[in-house]
Parts: sequence; structure tokens; C-alpha cells
Amino acid sequence: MRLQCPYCGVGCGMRVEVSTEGMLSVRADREHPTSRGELCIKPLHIAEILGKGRITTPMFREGVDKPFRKISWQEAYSILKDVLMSSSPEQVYFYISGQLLTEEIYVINKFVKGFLRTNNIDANTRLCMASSISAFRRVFGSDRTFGSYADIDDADTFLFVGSNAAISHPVLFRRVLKRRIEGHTRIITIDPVYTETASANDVHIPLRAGTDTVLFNAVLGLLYRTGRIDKGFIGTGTEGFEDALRCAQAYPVDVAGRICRIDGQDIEFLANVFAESRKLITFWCQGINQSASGTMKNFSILNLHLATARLDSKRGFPFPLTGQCNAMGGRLMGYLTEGLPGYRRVSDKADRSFMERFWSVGGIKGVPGLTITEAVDRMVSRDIRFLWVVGTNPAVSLPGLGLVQSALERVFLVVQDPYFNDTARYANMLLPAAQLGEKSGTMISGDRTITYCERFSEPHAEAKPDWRVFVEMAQKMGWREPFGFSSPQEIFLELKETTRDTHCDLSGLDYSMLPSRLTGESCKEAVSSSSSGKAVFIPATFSVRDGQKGFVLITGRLKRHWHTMTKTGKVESLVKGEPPPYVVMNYQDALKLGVSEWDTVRLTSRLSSTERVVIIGRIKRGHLFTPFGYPEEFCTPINTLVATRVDPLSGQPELKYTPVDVEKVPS
Ligand SMILES: Nc1nc2c(c(=O)[nH]1)N[C@H]1C(S)=C(S)[C@@H](COP(=O)(O)OP(=O)(O)OC[C@H]3O[C@@H](n4cnc5c(=O)[nH]c(N)nc54)[C@H](O)[C@@H]3O)O[C@H]1N2
Ligand SMILES: Nc1nc2c(c(=O)[nH]1)N[C@H]1C(S)=C(S)[C@@H](COP(=O)(O)OP(=O)(O)OC[C@H]3O[C@@H](n4cnc5c(=O)[nH]c(N)nc54)[C@H](O)[C@@H]3O)O[C@H]1N2
Ligand code: SF4
Ligand SMILES: [Mo]
Repeated sequence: MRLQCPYCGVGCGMRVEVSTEGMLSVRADREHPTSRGELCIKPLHIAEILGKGRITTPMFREGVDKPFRKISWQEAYSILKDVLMSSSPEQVYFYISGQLLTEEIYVINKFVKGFLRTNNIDANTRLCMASSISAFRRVFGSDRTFGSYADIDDADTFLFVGSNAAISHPVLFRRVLKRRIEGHTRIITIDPVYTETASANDVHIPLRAGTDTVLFNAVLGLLYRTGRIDKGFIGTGTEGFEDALRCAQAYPVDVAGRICRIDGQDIEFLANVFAESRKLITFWCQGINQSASGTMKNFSILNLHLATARLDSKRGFPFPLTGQCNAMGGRLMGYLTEGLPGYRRVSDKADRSFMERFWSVGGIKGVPGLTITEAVDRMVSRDIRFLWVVGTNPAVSLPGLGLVQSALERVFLVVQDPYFNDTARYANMLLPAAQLGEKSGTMISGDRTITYCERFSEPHAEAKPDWRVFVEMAQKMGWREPFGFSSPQEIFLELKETTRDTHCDLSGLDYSMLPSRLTGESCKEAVSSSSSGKAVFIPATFSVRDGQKGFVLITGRLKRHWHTMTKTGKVESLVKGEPPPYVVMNYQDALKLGVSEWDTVRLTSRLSSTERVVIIGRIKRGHLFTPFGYPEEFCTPINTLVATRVDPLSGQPELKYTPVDVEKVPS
């Protein structure tokens, strides 16, 4: 059976074979275009966890102090129908995931935005790609992509900004390293931490967290001053250069060097990189996006690519790395609160009218619903009373966990998941979901390769595919004909029509043609943000965070685990392969605090405090790094310390900059 890996957005192809005795073996799919026969360590273990710790039947309880009782699916739908019918559209909320299949995301979005008539639906992509989406929409007019992974093979320069791709996107990173073996490449990492990615690269620029905008503004100013921008392209293909330049000129090299706490030579080096590389790909990820100024950070990178006309497969392009396996599919299906299928938007009248005609409904709301962090506040104030969570674990992964926990306690909470995750502890209803391999449908990788994932097993116990749960729920609500789907294929046939003639057109595809990269005719690459059809420079403004004492705590990923460990945490060899919950500290900071490696320290933010063991590592002074995904079973989740501060343009929370104090815990 051929599938896409259920973890990261590289979207590697894998093959799963089932022996006559029912044993599963996983191997890389040699013919898959994204990965060409490579896989990293995580998916190799999927067989071990298919039957471990699963939710087996629907369950219900009146309140969290009561025990769960087993119920049938039909009872579950009846209870849910009563709750939904007795709530107003503003009182309900759906929180879904970039780990669901495209067909599932489409059905859930249709159910919520088309039929329940509320835009109160968001996805974990809000915590992940929202700032890139927000910047691309403003600069290029759409949530688009440039180029593909194959572009790595003839590029000569790679920038990794706020991306630890060596562990987060390992197969892509290996492709970059392979290119280096062929010679004539430069690979540069910009990260406060000397990461595994940095250690494998040629140059590491250890900037102070949060200051990327200043760095890239300084590079833009320097390129201009030294006459190394592409005036021709700026004149014909773009607008707004003067304003962006004025903003950039506020950061001459010496000023920027001081703010970023780097050597001025690093800025000059980067200017040379942008001016001279033959083909430059800038990869970035959460060190850029998960910031209260994430959209600005994105603008500052995009401005450099516009100024040097690096927007194609010849000269290179900007490439924000997609986090989850099907976040790209979710974005195409418009699963964030502001979206509609086919990259449409609820705020656009023509887009709404199209979807209303398409779904034969009236009254899609013209205002985006609440983002997940806004919704948490409304749950606490009891304005939202019902929350249905599908394929994400907010009790660990959202910031401000203290408040999140009160929110989860106050709503009627449905958790639809293959596993008992931390969020399930607050649930009124548990619905057992089938996971990849137990259902079929499509996923779209970070370079927009669409893969049909085959099923190799029956759903565990009474679990159902997420699409089926929502189809049956819709039928219970009386919406029989619009949700008359009996297979993912029927859903695909409908959803692909929503993309016809858009810049990502799937309408000519069927399952038998997959995997296939969406490009050329099927993915018209539009560059038009302004009414004149040009890309727009936007000033990338920077504001300083003053008055901060102590350390800056950065949170991020573990090499061997996937997020909140509901799956990889069940694989003994992966758990043993990582140290106990840790925090990385600079040697000189440790010396000053009298802390040695493996000592325990207490980290205290203004919200809460928790303990971690210390690993001494190469990290900028004054900074700490800790993985975010440990569930309660391992230690207090770090997001109890992380406050909810969001980027005003994208709604994406800051997850990489928490001021904390550190003290040694006496042993
Ligand atoms: N093994 C593994 N792989 C994964 C995942 C996983 O859970 N485990 N999750 C997947 C998902 S959903 C995502 S979104 C990606 C995330 O992939 P990455 O973004 O690569 O991972 P992170 O560790 O969150 O953060 C990346 C880096 O940003 C740096 N950073 C922090 N602040 C700043 C800053 O201000 N500026 C700069 N330049 N850098 C900064 C951090 O030090 C860190 O090294 O990984 C995907 N792949
Ligand atoms: N402090 C801090 N917080 C962060 C981050 C950070 O860097 N720092 N990163 C953020 C980012 S980028 C992301 S993407 C999020 C990730 O955060 P989450 O989305 O909460 O993380 P996961 O552990 O991947 O949770 C996915 C859930 O879906 C379930 N699941 C898997 N497959 C299926 C399926 O087919 N159907 C259903 N119904 N369920 C399924 C899994 O069992 C699991 O419970 O965390 C964010 N939170
Ligand atoms: S690189 Fe990403 S998609 Fe590829 S095998 Fe690893 S986790 Fe899966
Ligand atoms: Mo993510």
C-alpha cells in the first residue's frame, strides 16, 4: 500500500506491506516524487502503535467528575444533535488539524461554515503557518508557493532561518546536504541556537531571538546602498519599494549588529549572499512564524527576495517550510476561520457567493470567526459553550495552558482522536477516530505534491474515519443529500471542483493519477497583490521589547518525537533515544548560575513555573531552549509558562520568546 508519511510537511512517500500473518512492514517509496526513497526514523514505527492506548468506543459523561460510559455512535450523534440544536452559531467552536485528510477537512468545513453557518472553526495551523500565510497574501495576493523540492538539486545557496530542518524536515535537509556533496554550495543557518542544522552547515549566524526583522532590513539597506538591487524588476514587477526601503534604512549595519547582537560582517556576508548567489532558496519555519511579529519577519525576508528578483526556479525563491503532513491541504480547503475551499475567503463577497451556490446554501457569514486563542477567552467567559476537537491536543500545544484548562473545563468538550491524549481528560465525549492506514484519502505536501494514501488495515475497534463521523453527523442533522458521501473518492470529486480555475486547480486529477505535484497548468502561479497585478513591498517594522529581565525561553522540537507524543511517545526506542525533559543553557550562563550539566533548574515565567534538567549547549547567552511537546505524563507542559501574545496581523501566537527566571534546584 502506498501512503504519505503522517508526520511532517516534507510529505515523504512510504509503502506498507501486510504479511499473511498480519505483520506490517514499512519502507520508503522509491517512486515518490517528494522523497525518492527516503524516510526518517519516525514513521518506521507506525506499526508498533496502531493498537496501543486507543480509544475504542464512543464514550460520554455528564461532567468531568463523573465516570465515562460507553455509548453507541448513534447515541453520540443524538446527544451532539441536541447540543448543536440548542446552541447558537456563536456558541459553538471546532478546532481541527493539518494532520487530517483533505477530504475530511473539506467535509468538516462544509458542515461548519456551510450548514451550521458559523465561521467558528480554526486549525492548529494557526500556531504554525498563519504568519507565512498572512504575509504571502499581502505581498503576493495569495497563499501560494514557489518551486518544489526538486529545485534544491541545482541551487547553490541555502538559507535556513529559524528552522532546525535537520530534525524537523530531515529528508528535505538530507537532499540539501546531498547537493553539498556535489560541491559549490553555501548553507547558512540563522538561529540563536547552534542546532543540529547549524552544526551540519557552513555558516551559523547566532542572532538574538526576535530580531530577524532588523537583520534583514539591514541587509536590504546595504544592498541598496551598494547598488546591488534589481531596479528593473522592482520597477516593473513590484510596488511600495520606497516605503520598505525607508523602514530598512533605520537599521544601518552597526545599529543592526547591536540589536541582533551579531557581528556587522555577518550582515555584509548576507548582503553578498543575496547579491551574488546563482540560485538561493531561503527556507524558514517557526523561528520566524511563531512570533508576535511573525508577519513582519516574513515581510523582511520577502522584501529581500523581491529586491533581488529571486522568485523563480532560476534564481531561487522564498520557501516557508510546512509543519504538518497535510497543512497544505487544509489551507487549500480553507480550514482556518477566515477561509473557504479553493483558497477563498469568507470576507470576499464573490468567494462567499461561489460557495453558497456550490453548496446550495445561503448566508455564509462574511466575517471570520474567532481564532483559537480568541475562542479560549470566550470559553472562559462562557460565551462559547461547545468545543469539538479533531486531531490536535490543545491541552499541551496551546499557549497559556492555565487559561486553556479553565476553558476546556467550562465547555461541552468533544475529543475525536485515535488516542487518549491530554485533552481527552477534560472531555464530555470521546469519539474514536481511525488513523492514517485505517482510512484512505489525500494529503498535500509542503511543495504541493498530492498523494493518495491507501488503507492497509480496518479501523481499530469501533473507530471511524473522521470524514465518516461528520457525514453521519450531518445526516443526523437532516442534511442528507449534501452529505450523501459514501467514500472519500466521492468527497474528492466534489472538493476538486471548488479549486477549478483557481491558482491551485485539482479539477483535472483523480486518485489514479497520484502522487502528482501540482504545478504548471494545475497550479497557476499568480503573483498579484495590488490592483495593478504586482507584488508589494511592505515595510517590515520592528518594535523592541523593553524592560525584560532574566532569560529568553525558546521552545521547539525533539528529533525523535512528534509534537505531544501521542504516537511516538508509545515507542520505547524513541523515548529512550531522548534525554529526560531538558533545557539547553549556554556554558557561561551556567557558570554564572553555578549550574552543571544534568542539574535540575526551576524556570519561572510570570504565569507559572516548572523544572527541567540542564544540558549545556551552544546557545546564545541569555537564551534557553526546551522542547514543547512533553505531555503531563512526562512533566508539566511548558506552555503553562508561555503567555498568549499573538501577532496582530496573523493571530499566530508567540511561542519562541518567554521571559523566564532560572534558579538551581538543590539536589
Ligand atoms: N521531529 C519532529 N519534526 C517535526 C515536528 C515534530 O514535532 N518533531 N513538527 C513539525 C511541525 S508541525 C513543524 S511546524 C516543524 C517546525 O520546525 P522548526 O521550525 O524547524 O522547529 P522549532 O524547533 O520549532 O524551531 C526552529 C528553530 O527556530 C529557532 N528560533 C527561535 N527563535 C528564533 C528567532 O527569533 N529567530 C530565528 N532566526 N530563529 C529562532 C529555534 O532556536 C529553533 O532551532 O517541524 C515539523 N517536523
Ligand atoms: N510552546 C510551543 N507550543 C507549540 C509549538 C512550539 O513550537 N512551541 N508548536 C506549535 C505547532 S507548529 C503545532 S503544529 C502544534 C501541534 O500541536 P498538536 O496538534 O496539539 O500536536 P499533536 O501531538 O500532533 O496532536 C495531534 C493529535 O491528533 C491525533 N491524531 C493523529 N491522527 C489523527 C487522525 O487521523 N484523526 C484524528 N481525529 N486525530 C488524529 C493525535 O493522536 C494527537 O492527539 O503545536 C504548537 N504548539
Ligand atoms: S521527513 Fe517528515 S514526511 Fe519524511 S519521513 Fe520524516 S517525518 Fe515523515
Ligand atoms: Mo506546526
